[in-house]
Amino acid sequence: MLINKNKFDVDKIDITSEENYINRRKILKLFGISTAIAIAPNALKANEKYSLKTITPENKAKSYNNFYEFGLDKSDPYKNAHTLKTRPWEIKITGEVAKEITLSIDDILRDIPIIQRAYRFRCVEAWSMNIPWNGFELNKLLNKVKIKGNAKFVQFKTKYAPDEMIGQRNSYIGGFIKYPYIEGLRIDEAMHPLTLIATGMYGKDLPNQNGAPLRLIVPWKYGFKSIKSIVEIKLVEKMPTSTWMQLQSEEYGFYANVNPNVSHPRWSQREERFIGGGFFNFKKVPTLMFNGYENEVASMYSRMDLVKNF
Ligand SMILES: Nc1nc2c(c(=O)[nH]1)N[C@H]1C(S)=C(S)[C@@H](COP(=O)(O)O)O[C@H]1N2
Ligand SMILES: [Mo]
Repeated sequence: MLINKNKFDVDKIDITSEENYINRRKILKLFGISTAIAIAPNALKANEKYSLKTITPENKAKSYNNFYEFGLDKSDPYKNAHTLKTRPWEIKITGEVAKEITLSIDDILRDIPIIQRAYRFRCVEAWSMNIPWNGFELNKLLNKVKIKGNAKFVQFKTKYAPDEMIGQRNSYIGGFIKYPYIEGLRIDEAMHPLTLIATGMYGKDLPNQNGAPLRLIVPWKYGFKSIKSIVEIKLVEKMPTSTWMQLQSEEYGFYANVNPNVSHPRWSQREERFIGGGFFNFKKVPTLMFNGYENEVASMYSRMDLVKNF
């Protein structure tokens, strides 16, 4: 079942420029020929109407990735992530809840209606894409437990399986990072209607390299917050740490809101390279406050110093 009710739902996005039009034709063609997607458990119906703004070509979105569990090169996850077993898959909701629960991905997909949203995606390394996700609002999953009043933050954990993830097995390939990869959000950020759990993209199941079978998408934050292949969501009292805070706390903060006015210590964040298609493979565009979602999310930070809380 598909429910559309948000202004970022793909069928509500306007197409204006000629470049968008060309891209749209490509995308429509792409969807048109892939009727096989209807078989996939969380696929969208092949006859759903699509209208998209400048969307990153699917082949770029699934071959230019950051997923350090499979190597540090942008092309490594595409080459190596096929070894990740995504079924059976369970996700636990633990910590400050009345009763901890464990759900299987198949139960979740059967139970929660799948929506499709096109979001801008901005990596802290100053490249960006625009990707149509399928999935559901994270609040739909969190509402399956009774959260205790003392819970203020949410911590997420990626699967730890060294025999399936070459970078967890070989610390050179995995960049000497301590795994599992962890991330966190404040509860209001986690409950925000823009915050998604993605289970697919481009109308198909999520490729392993993009974080199958389910990953977080927080469109107003730098991409490293959007943790992949999640096995645990823990409600906690205190601000949790994250993989990137552990690695370089002076460079990567907890909030990581996209902000053109706060430079990374080693580069400016004023512009980004948008990864599109055709001749405009990399196009320099200005970075927008909160990645363009200021109207939707700025009120959550109105009393916060965004320079200190980077
Ligand atoms: N478990 C895990 N999640 C992760 C990462 C990672 O290395 N491991 N990289 C992050 C970074 S830096 C980015 S930019 C996005 C990339 O998502 P994509 O490959 O789907 O574009 O995933 C994020 N989630
Ligand atoms: Mo990133």
